[in-house]
Amino acid sequence: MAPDIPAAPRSEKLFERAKSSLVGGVDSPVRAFASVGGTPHFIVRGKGARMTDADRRSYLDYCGSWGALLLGHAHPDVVRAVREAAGRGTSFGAATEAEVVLAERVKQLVPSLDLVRFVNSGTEATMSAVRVARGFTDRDRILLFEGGYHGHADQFLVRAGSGVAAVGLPLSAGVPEGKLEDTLVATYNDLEGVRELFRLHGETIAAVIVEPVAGNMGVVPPEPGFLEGLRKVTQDYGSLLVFDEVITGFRVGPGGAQGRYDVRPDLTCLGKVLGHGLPVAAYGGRREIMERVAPLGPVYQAGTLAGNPLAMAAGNAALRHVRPALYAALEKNAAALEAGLTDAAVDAGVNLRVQRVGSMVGLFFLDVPVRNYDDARAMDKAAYGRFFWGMMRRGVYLPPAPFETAFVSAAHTRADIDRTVDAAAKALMEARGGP
Ligand code: KE4
Repeated sequence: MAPDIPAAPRSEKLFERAKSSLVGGVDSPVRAFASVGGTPHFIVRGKGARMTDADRRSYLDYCGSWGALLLGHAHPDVVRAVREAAGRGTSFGAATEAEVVLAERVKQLVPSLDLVRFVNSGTEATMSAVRVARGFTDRDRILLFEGGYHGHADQFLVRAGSGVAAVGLPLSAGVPEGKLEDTLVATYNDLEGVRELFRLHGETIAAVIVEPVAGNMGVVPPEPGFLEGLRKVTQDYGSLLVFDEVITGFRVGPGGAQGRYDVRPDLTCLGKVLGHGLPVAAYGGRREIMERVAPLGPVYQAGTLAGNPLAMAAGNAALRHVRPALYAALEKNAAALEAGLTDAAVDAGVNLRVQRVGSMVGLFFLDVPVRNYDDARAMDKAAYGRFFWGMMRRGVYLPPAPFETAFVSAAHTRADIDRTVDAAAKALMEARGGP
């Protein structure tokens, strides 16, 4: 049964116009709404937990710029900081105090980081982390997990999650076969499978890169012992453990997933919340590894706008709010959302499995635990599309793709959560499809 998609005349007009100049009318594939159908709604403003689209409709937003907006839209401290920084100049291509302040704050929150390098996107962070791991170990192979997503660098685009999964690509065109020869693919939460790959190739593996909480196949938590096992097997074989915390950093706790699960990686990638919507990401780790990066060492990485003053200002303003009380409040609201959606699905007679870590909420239209990408792929994607539009019509904006994460922000109130659950009770009946 097709979803009941409301007309959105201004967005429809803008989308037709956009398609004449932007590839697919968008600047990132998942924004095109291909997975859920219909026209992407063009957003004109956001404030707190809400966004408003070109047709002047307001939504409770659980996409949160794909996880960047921990504090909600247009947080006054972030806006003021960016506005003041802009008045002093938008970029200097030179050292500034703001980047030192942010690096010190990041190190304080993530103690495994001795040295940090700011870049402009999560892709740059993960690509650079893998390069320095290869440079440090003098090995070529990396091991990643099916359904994980680490950005669009060639070496990662094999059986990836997020937008790649949404378009059903096993891998991207334009990636030379040779680029993938050194990428080993394992199954998330399958520690024995990882150990087997290490038994076969361990001496040639530079690094394991993992989302410590998978957020790009829906939300799949690490099973007890999984992260600890990755830590041990990488140490046993002289490989590095890279935590891709672009989503989980400052999201699942002040110290990210490594703080929550008490597993210390060798390298960490950060993004999203780090810039609170401004384009900034980072990679960093143990001093002896990071000192291989230019200008100190032979691993080259650079960037015109790295450490951009506006992005640093946004990050400094946002991370001043990162403290335990914030996560206690997030936990209460996110737990209420999980319970409310679960109960509403039971009442509607719909198979919906909600998997959650902190304010990361995964919605799977199926009735079994999701431990890995194969499990996730079994979800009823059409039901997700019907649910997505049922919620849109009731003023709730979820991620417009099933292999993603819904995010509760600090701006969502308990009343917002209750309103969301009420909307879901009705949207789930529609998601059920059929009579
Ligand atoms: P960016 O290059 O998109 O800034 O970051 C890449 C990246 C790296 N690592 C993780 C764990 C990520 O989730 C991402 C990007 N996340 C997706 C959403 N799941 C970005 C949305 C999009 O592609 O438009």
